[in-house]
Amino acid sequence: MDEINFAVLGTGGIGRRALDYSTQKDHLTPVAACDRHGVAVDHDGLDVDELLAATEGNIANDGGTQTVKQSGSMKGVAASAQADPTETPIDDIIDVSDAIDAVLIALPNLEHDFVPNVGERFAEAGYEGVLVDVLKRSRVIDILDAREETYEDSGITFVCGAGATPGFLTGAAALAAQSFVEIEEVEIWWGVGLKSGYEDNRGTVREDIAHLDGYDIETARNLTDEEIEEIVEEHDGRIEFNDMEHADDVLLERAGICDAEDVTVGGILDVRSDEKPTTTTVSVTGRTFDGERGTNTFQLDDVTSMEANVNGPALGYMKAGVRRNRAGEYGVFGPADLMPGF
Ligand code: IKT
Repeated sequence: MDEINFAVLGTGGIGRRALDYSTQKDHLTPVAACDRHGVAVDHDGLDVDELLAATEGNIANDGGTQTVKQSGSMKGVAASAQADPTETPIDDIIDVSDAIDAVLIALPNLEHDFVPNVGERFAEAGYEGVLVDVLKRSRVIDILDAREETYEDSGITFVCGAGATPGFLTGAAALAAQSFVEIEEVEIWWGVGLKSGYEDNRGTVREDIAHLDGYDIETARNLTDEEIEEIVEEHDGRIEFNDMEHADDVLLERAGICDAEDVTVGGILDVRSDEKPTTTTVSVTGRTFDGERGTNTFQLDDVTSMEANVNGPALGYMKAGVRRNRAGEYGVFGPADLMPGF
């Protein structure tokens, strides 16, 4: 595979990890990254270590350009020696997107149409390449589908829901479904232990809280960090989620595997332990062509971290998207579309 020059929008937990992860994957060169206040572009490849240190706000005051860049109140990407402050980070990346094969949208989708709108901005600028997101909610897929023509006309291959769930586990369900001619049920049950990664994953915790009874995206967005702490405290640090609105359901239906209503997603988040509170499992129950009823089960190892299970697949799906894009296939693709057909 030819080298892939990619950009990351957002340097929260997912954006930073994707940059870090990419340094250990073949054929991936991160050439641009941004957050709300800064943009870094280097077509020869970013210095990821320096950028990560800057986005964690812990570049040592060790002299040289870094200190100069760090002066004042610059935070995040803008504090990097490779970056410039900006008020238009996404437009700045769009401006150099001719030289970018793929863009990972690692921004919280705090309004349902936010990620689709970002895609539209790239399309309007005539971007020809891959967009990958790690969005969660089922209803966003419809919004993306409604704009498919816009992305297609531009030459965009949009790979949506490419994190863990939806993403990795949706792909696993699509694979597990291959033994069957009819699917009865798909159950996704995840476990995440986040003690040492809690600070870095506040965004995902907030998104998860939006799934609890009495909360939605709007109310979760407005919670202060203290209020989130209180909710975590009320659950003794271990929160169980059932019937989550996760796009695995519509993405499996879209790929013709089963009805969305036959898919359930739930799991347990423990912010006081690094150990997974339960083993992440995908169970696909169906009928075989020769009349058996069976359940194929796919499990993640308890020692593979959420970070590995989100970012590895996101970059893997990015590569799959680039292959499609280079073959002239444009439009909206879910993780199950990039697996064997059903
Ligand atoms: C996500 O980021 O895809 C969703 C999160 C669950 C991740 C599951 C990882 C499982 C594992 O590592 O075993 C959560 C719903 N925010």
